[in-house]
Amino acid sequence: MSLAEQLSLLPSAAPLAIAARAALLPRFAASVADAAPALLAPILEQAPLRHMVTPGGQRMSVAMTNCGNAGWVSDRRGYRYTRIDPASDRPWPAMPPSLRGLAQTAAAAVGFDVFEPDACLINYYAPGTRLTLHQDRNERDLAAPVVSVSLGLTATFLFGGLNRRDPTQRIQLHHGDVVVWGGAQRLAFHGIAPLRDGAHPVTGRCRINLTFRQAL
Ligand SMILES: O=C(O)CCC(=O)C(=O)O
Repeated sequence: MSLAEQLSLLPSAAPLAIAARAALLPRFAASVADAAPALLAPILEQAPLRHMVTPGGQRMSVAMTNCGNAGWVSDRRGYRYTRIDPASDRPWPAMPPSLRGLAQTAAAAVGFDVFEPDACLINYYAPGTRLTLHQDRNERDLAAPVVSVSLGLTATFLFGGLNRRDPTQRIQLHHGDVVVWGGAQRLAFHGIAPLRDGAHPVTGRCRINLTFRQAL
């Protein structure tokens, strides 16, 4: 049995506090993580990954797509949520109920008992790809948390404060780990350091992140 398989059989550990209303849930998604690529395949076929453009015209290095009633998009007009995928002019693919349920259970484990995610942003990181520090602020109701599920290669998550220049914690995120943040930390700056090269038995040479939000 591979190390990844052995780790996925371990019970998920207790939440580790990152800040007052932010926590790492090690291996919380272990039960679905290995099956996630198969679950995501039809979604990626219907709404392929694409490199969006920032309002300033820069191509984002992380490839993205969405599932759920709402999808996050960025282009010259700005950042926003849409019900329709602009690449296909069709609604985004449905969010798999198992993933939605996982996000809700993770939110509840950190004290966010009411969480109705309608958007799941799928981020695809190739080696070397990074996500610069940013705030998630395009959602209508900022009382709802953000739930982020990591699959594949280990990444360094940067979690800072409410100001871009605040010091950041560096947290290693492994396959099956979940991070939840909300409340006083809902607008915390966060990002991903450049992804180190490697090969993961489940995803191959990449990391996939699923970020669940209550957007509309
Ligand atoms: O990939 C991650 O773990 C973080 C994703 C993220 O920051 C975002 O989608 O806003």
